Amino acid sequence: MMEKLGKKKMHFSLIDPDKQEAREAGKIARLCEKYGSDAIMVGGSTVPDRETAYSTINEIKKNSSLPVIIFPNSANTIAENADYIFFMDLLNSPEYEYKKSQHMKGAKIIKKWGIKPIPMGYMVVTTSKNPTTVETKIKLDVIKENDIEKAVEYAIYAECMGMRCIYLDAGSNPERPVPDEMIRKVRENIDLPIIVGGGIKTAEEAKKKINAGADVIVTGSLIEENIEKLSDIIKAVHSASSL
Ligand code: 1GP
Repeated sequence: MMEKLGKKKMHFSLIDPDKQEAREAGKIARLCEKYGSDAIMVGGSTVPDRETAYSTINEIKKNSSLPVIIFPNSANTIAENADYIFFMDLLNSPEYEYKKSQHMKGAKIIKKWGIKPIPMGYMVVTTSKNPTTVETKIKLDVIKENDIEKAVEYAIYAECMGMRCIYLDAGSNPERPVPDEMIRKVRENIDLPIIVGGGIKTAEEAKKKINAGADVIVTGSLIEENIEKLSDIIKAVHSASSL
């Protein structure tokens, strides 16, 4: 999967272990693979502990052969049965806890268990009047939809720091996804693969993000609401690879 990152347009399915029983997560993963998703991300702002993540990943592994990437909210939600972890610098947070402290704890754990880190610059983009869950949990240097220059600066910083990718995230179930213009400008300024998520629920929307320069589209809430729609989104993402 890492070889494909940035070379082929991909789709990642985000499963939040907090939203369903582990067995249900296994069934969801089976469908994500059937519809052509490239990887399963496991995480969310409210995952309580390692055991919850572990049992969810266990069922995902029983039901699909897709790589599993932990999308952590802290070192406490890292489980040893994952393949990869997004080792994330929360670019627009001033909180030491989310820039260094959890990373120091997590680094030892992933080294011991052999989970492969994917160093990532992560930005939360505010597109909603009502805060998304991540915005209620973490203090942010707010990036609004029209703060394009700020997003570009953070992205260039992440590239200079040696990150492997950038994630532009509007949070879970936001009013609007990250604007196309922001993706386009970040794309123009960095060479890193760009992952985009938050509020992408149609093939048209996914295609717009890819055309603006996204390399990976993440969908989470849609999987809980209407998983059948995933098929069209994934087709739109993959067909863009051959343009
Ligand atoms: C959230 O980008 C992810 O961190 C997914 O967002 O749940 O809105 O798809 P959605």
